[in-house]
Amino acid sequence: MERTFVMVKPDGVQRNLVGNIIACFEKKGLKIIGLKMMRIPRELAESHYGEHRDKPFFGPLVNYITSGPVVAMVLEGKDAVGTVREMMGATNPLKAAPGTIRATYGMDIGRNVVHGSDSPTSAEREINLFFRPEELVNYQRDVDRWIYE
Ligand code: DAT
Ligand code: MG
Repeated sequence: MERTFVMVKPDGVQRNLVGNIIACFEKKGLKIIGLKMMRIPRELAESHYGEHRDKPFFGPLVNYITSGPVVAMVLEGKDAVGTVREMMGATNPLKAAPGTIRATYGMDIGRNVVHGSDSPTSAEREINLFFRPEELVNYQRDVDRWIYE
């Protein structure tokens, strides 16, 4: 099973979409193994989005992601990274495929409601940035035999 880092961004929290977005992943069959609300410190935001440091949108991006609380989570499942990326849709909500989370809830690339790691390597890095090992919960989920063959 693979793990990925997912976050409801400040716009998602302000727009009361936390429950809806978590429900999408839960209903799909992804398993929540870590979950918390937090305000992202500036240094953490700059590190999380470090690959974009030289882009023109870096400043606004860091301002936005630190502008209010987020809900951070770790999801586990078969091909969790790719599955979550597919469910979120393209970065620009107006280009995202119909039915995806960003297409359903967003209008602007700078307010795209949700984050998901883009590769297993990024996932490991981001999980370690946002969660201490003891914050991730190991548990048996009885319904798994009805989700996986
Ligand atoms: P994603 O969040 O789909 O992984 P990314 O890693 O390329 O996309 O960019 C991180 C965030 O930065 C993205 O969710 C929104 C913002 N962003 C990306 N490209 C942008 C652009 N051209 N203009 C404004 N914001 C942008
Ligand atoms: Mg990205």
